[in-house]
Amino acid sequence: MAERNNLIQFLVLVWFSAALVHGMERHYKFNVVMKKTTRLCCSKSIVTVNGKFPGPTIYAREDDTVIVKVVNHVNYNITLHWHGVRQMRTGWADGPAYITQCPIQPGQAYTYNFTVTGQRGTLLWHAHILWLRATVYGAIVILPKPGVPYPFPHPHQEKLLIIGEWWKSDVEAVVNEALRSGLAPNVSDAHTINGRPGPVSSCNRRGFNLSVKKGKMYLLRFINAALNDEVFVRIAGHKFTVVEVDSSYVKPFETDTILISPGQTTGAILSADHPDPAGRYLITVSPFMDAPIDVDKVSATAVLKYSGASAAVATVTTAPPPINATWVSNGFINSLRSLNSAAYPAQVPLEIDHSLFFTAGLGFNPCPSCPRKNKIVAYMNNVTFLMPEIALLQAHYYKIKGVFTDDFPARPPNEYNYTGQQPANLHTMEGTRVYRLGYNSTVQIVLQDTAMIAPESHPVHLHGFDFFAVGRGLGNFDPVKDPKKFNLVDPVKRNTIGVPTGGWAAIRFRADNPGVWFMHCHLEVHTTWGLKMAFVVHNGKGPDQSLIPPPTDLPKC
Ligand SMILES: *[C@@H]1O[C@H](CO)[C@@H](O)[C@H](O)[C@H]1NC(C)=O
Ligand SMILES: *[C@@H]1O[C@H](CO)[C@@H](O)[C@H](O)[C@H]1NC(C)=O
Ligand SMILES: *[C@@H]1O[C@H](CO)[C@@H](O)[C@H](O)[C@H]1NC(C)=O
Ligand SMILES: *[C@@H]1O[C@H](CO)[C@@H](O)[C@H](O)[C@H]1NC(C)=O
Ligand SMILES: *[C@@H]1O[C@H](CO)[C@@H](O)[C@H](O)[C@H]1NC(C)=O
Ligand SMILES: *[C@@H]1O[C@H](CO)[C@@H](O)[C@H](O)[C@H]1NC(C)=O
Ligand SMILES: *[C@@H]1O[C@H](CO)[C@@H](O)[C@H](O)[C@H]1NC(C)=O
Ligand SMILES: *[C@@H]1O[C@H](CO)[C@@H](O)[C@H](O)[C@H]1NC(C)=O
Ligand SMILES: [Cu+2]
Repeated sequence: MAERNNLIQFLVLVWFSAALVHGMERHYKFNVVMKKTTRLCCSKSIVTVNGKFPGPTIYAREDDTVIVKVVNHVNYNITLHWHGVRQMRTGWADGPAYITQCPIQPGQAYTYNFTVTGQRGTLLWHAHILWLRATVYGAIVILPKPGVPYPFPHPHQEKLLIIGEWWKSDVEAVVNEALRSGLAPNVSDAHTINGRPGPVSSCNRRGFNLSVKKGKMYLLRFINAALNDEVFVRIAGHKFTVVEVDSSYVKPFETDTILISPGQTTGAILSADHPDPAGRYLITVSPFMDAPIDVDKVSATAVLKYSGASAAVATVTTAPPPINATWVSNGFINSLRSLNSAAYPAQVPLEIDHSLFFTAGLGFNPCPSCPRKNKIVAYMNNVTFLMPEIALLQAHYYKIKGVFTDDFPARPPNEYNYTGQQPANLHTMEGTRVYRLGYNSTVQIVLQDTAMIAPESHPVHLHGFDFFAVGRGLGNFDPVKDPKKFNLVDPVKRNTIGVPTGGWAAIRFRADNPGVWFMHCHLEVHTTWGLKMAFVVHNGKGPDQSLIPPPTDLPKC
C-alpha cells in the first residue's frame, strides 16, 4: 500500500514537473470580423478580433504553449504577429505576411502554435499586413513560471494601458491614397488609450478611467500599438518606477515621463499614494517628434481616480512634454539597464562574428503613374525592400529559387557624411535581399539614421530575437571611438529600438533561432516605403537546433 502510494506520489511528481517544464496549453479563438463603432464622433466599420477594440488579451506563463485559431471573416487578407515572442524554431507562427507565411485569405483559418520561452512581462500582438494593425491589436501578458515571484514588490493589481492611433477615415484608403500619389499619408486624427481618445476638441467622448485604491501599488503595462507615433506618457501628481520593457526586467528607476516607441512595451509600478485621494489626475499620451515631420499632435487623455472620489471634476492636470523634447526622450532611454541579477543575467555577446552597419533613411524613386513622377521610398543600406509573392520562410525551407537573393550588403554601398550633406542622387536600389547568419553566430548591427530628405527617428524591430542595446549616439557612428563606450555589462534587452533622429544605435544578439526573421522600422509608413530586410538563420547541427516542419494548415499563396 505504502509502495503504491509512493508510486502514485512519484507519478504525480513526474507529471507535475513535466507540466512545469512544458507549461500549459492556452487555447484562444480569434474571429476576425468587422465591427461598427462610433468612436471620435464618426461612425465607421473597423476590422477587429472577436468584435473587440483593442482585441482580447493573451495571458500565458513562461513555458506555456499558446494556440490561437484565427478565422478570417473579413474581405481583407490577414496575418497576426506575436510581437516580441521569440518563436524558438517556430517561425511559421511569427506572422509577418510574405516573410514567414502567406496571408490567411477571406474565409480561411490558420492556427498559430508557439511556446513562450525565456521571457516574462508585457508584449503585444497585431495584424502584420497592410495597415490593418491600426485596429487589430491587443496585449500579451506573460507571467513568470508558477511559484516564481516578480523581482519587485508584488502589485495589488495589474492594469493594461494600450496606446493607439485613430483615423476618422478608412485607414486602408489613407495608405492607398499615399501609394497612388507617392507622397506621405495623412496623419491620424487622435491618439487613444485602450481605444479611447478621451475628450478631444468639440467631441466629448468618454475617456478611459484608471481606478485605484489609496495606499495600493499597481503594475501598469503600457503598450504602444500606434502605427507611426512615438509617445510620452505622464500622470499628473504621480511618478512611475519602470521595472520591465519588451518582456525583460530592468533595474528599477523612477521617472515622471515614459517614452514608448511603436512596438515597444513598458511595465511600471505606480504607487497610489497621492496625499489628496479626492483629486482626479490627468493621464496624457502625447507624440514625440524631434524632426520637421508632420505628426498627429492631439494628445490622448484619461483620468486616474481613487476609489471613493466623487465624480465631480476636480482634475489635477499636467502638461505633456513639448513635442520635440529630445532631452526627455534621452533621459528616459539613458536610464534603461538590464536587471542583470543572478536569476536574470545579461548574456551580452562579447565576441562578434558579424559586424554589420546598416543605414536607414528615405529617398525618391521614379514613379511614372504618380503626379510628380516620383515616389517616396525608404531603405536600409540603400536597398528598398520589395515584398515577395511567396513567403521567404517557405522559399527558404523548400529551397524555392528566385524568391530572394542572398546579397543584402553588410555595409552601405557608398560611404558619405550620413547626417551631414546628402548626395544629389536620392535614388535607391530595389530588391528582396536577405543576409545569412550561421546558427549561434553573434551579430552586432549599428543602425545609422541618415538625413536623406529629413533625419528621423526609426524604431527598428527585429523578429525572432531579443537584442542588447549596447550604445547610441548623435551624428555619425565612429567605429574607433564609439565601441569603447559600449555598455557590455548591463545594457537593456529589447526587441524594438529607437534609432535617434540624426544618430545611431548599436545592438547585439546571438543567432540561436533558425528561420527567416524580419527586421523593419515599426513606423508603418516607413515599412510601407521599404525600410525593411530579413535575416536567414541556418539550422544548427544539434537535435533541437532546426526549424520545425511547417504546420499542415499553413496558408498558401
Ligand atoms: C503545436 O505544435 C507542437 C509541435 O511544436 C505539436 O506537438 C502540437 O500538436 C501542436 N498543437 C496544435 C494544437 O496544433
Ligand atoms: C487626407 O487629407 C486630405 C486633406 O485633409 C483630405 O482631403 C483627404 O480626403 C484625406 N484622405 C483620406 C483617405 O482620408
Ligand atoms: C469615466 O468616468 C467618468 C466620470 O465618472 C464617466 O463619465 C465616464 O463614462 C467613465 N468612462 C468610461 C469609459 O467608463
Ligand atoms: C521645439 O519646438 C518649439 C515650438 O515649435 C520651438 O520653439 C523650439 O525651438 C523647438 N526646440 C528645439 C530644441 O528644437
Ligand atoms: C558631417 O556633417 C555635419 C553636419 O553638417 C558636420 O557637422 C560634420 O563636421 C560633418 N562631418 C564630416 C566628417 O565631414
Ligand atoms: C543608391 O542606389 C542607387 C541605384 O543604384 C544609386 O543611384 C545611388 O547613388 C545609391 N545611393 C547611395 C547613397 O549609395
Ligand atoms: C553557442 O555558442 C556559445 C559560445 O560559443 C556556446 O557557449 C553555446 O553553448 C552555443 N549554444 C548552442 C545552442 O550551440
Ligand atoms: C490575398 O493573398 C493572396 C495570396 O498572396 C493574393 O493572391 C491575393 O491577391 C490577396 N488578396 C488581396 C485582396 O490582396
Ligand atoms: Cu522609420
